[in-house]
Parts: sequence; C-alpha cells; structure tokens
Amino acid sequence: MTRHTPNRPGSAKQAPTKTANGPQNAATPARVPTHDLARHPAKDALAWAHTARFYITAAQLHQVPVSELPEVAFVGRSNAGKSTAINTLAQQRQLAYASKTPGRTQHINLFHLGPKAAPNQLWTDLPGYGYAAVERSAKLRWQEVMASYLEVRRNLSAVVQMVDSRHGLTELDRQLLEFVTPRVRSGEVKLLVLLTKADKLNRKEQAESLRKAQEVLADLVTEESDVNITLFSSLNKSGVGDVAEVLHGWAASPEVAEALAAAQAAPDVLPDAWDDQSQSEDDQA
Ligand SMILES: Nc1nc2c(ncn2[C@@H]2O[C@H](COP(=O)(O)OP(=O)(O)O)[C@@H](O)[C@H]2O)c(=O)[nH]1
Ligand SMILES: [Mg+2]
Repeated sequence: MTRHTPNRPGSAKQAPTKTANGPQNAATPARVPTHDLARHPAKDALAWAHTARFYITAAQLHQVPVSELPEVAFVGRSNAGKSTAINTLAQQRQLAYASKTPGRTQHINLFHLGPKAAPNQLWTDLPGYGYAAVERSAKLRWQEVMASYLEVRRNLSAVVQMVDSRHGLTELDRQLLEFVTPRVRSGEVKLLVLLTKADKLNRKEQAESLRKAQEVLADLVTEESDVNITLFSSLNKSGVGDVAEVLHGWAASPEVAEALAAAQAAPDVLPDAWDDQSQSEDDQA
C-alpha cells in the first residue's frame, strides 16, 4: 500500500518519512537503545489514533470552541464511507456515527487525540454533502456551513476528503475543494484524499481510480503544497496504517501541546494581543 503524490514530474517532494521517532541516517551510527529500534511508526500511529475521543458536537459553526490545536477536517459525500473510515482509523466501533441511512449526520462533531492532559490534534467530522433526498434549501445551508467552516477555522491544518473509489471526485467534491484551494496551494492547509471502499475494485480498477484522482488534484499541487491520495478500505484495512501515520505526523509536538493545555487551564497567561486578534477575527466571521 503506497501513497501517491499527484503528478509532479521530477518532484523531490516526499511523503512523510518513516523516521519520526528519531533519525535513521546512515551517517549516524545506531547508538539508540534497542527498544527504540524496535518501534514501528504505523503501530505507534495506530495507538495514537486509538486515543480519539469525543470532544463536542455543534449544530452551528459559532458553537464550535476556538482552538489553537492543529485541526483535521474530515469531509466527503454522504455514503462515501467517512464515518466508517473514522471508526476504522480510531479502531473504535462507534466513535463516529456510521449509518445505512445516508444524510443523517448533520452536526459538526469534534474529537481530541493524544494525551488526555495535552491533546495534540483535533478531528472534525463535518456533515456529509450531496445526499439526493435532501431538499434544496438544506443543501444550500450545508454548503454555507461547510464553506464558512473551512474558511473561518484559523487552526485548520488539513482536510481529509473521502471519495468513493468507484465514483472518483464528483462535481460536489471539486466544489468543496475550491473552498480550500488557495490554502492548499500555498501549503497552509494539507490535503489527503482517501479513495474509499477500495475492496470493491480489482487491481486494475484501483490503479485507474488513483490515476484519475491524481489528474484532478494535479491542479492543487505546487512546490509548497502537501497533497496526497491513497486507496483505502475499512473492510480489509488497506491504507489504514499509512493514513494513521500521515495524521500522526500532523499532530502538535509535545511541547506545543503542553503549552496549549497550560494556556487553556490558565487563559490569563495569554498575551493581550492574542485576545484582541481572535476577537476581531471572530467579529468579522
Ligand atoms: N465494502 C465496503 N463498504 C464500506 C466501506 N466503508 C464503508 N462502507 C459502507 O458504505 C456505507 C456508508 O458508510 P458510512 O461510513 O456510513 O458513510 P458516510 O455517510 O460517508 O459516513 C455503509 O453501508 C458502510 O458499511 C469499505 O471500506 N468497504
Ligand atoms: Mg456518516
């Protein structure tokens, strides 16, 4: 299972390396204790993903608390397999509500990851879009929630978009991406596209699905951007370890997470300027 960066001829840009637990540079002789050498990044990442716990649910954007934690927004058409993918990544059966009745999860749900005392990432499960039976006014409201969420969340660090590997990126998927395109291109927001339900395709169809998605996303790829695509299956667990590793790589460092937790516990230690700034940005929103 490999991840793919869309068409960048000659690009040296690499997916996150697997040396997050310490450099494994050939020039540096291995003097690390054996237990460190035995660490498996995917295993660590899955253990980390398993810490996901429900934080808050909101019916509207303004109810979502301001946060400085790196936030990963999970988006996708209804029925793309988003809830199942979140549950699979967290290795929990009912973290995100998975349903056979599409279009029902209309709230914004947030989850914390990392140590209890110092969370290091937020996952946000945004309402699925494009469910045919939803009336037009509801669809418009949706788009508004989505657009404003993606625009207003200052701490948005990445978007994980779930796309059914059999259907590829639809018009609605592309419209959603437009809300974040400038920030994806500048590298401010990272993008990871999961081609879900890959178990339903044979090898050839999987390759074709990847190729098509790469073609669509090529437009978002710049020197600064961090755009990845991977086949994913909650059923046979393909891509799960890789995705957990990528998400883990986007978590705040322990130092930052602890500083944020301390600031949360004693808000008055924040410099005044921070308050003023967030106030004025909130007012504009
Ligand atoms: N074969 C297969 N089915 C899946 C997979 N992931 C989800 N599904 C099914 O797709 C349907 C929609 O999944 P759900 O997670 O509720 O989609 P959501 O609307 O995007 O949250 C459900 O019937 C799931 O059982 C997968 O990896 N493989
Ligand atoms: Mg769902």
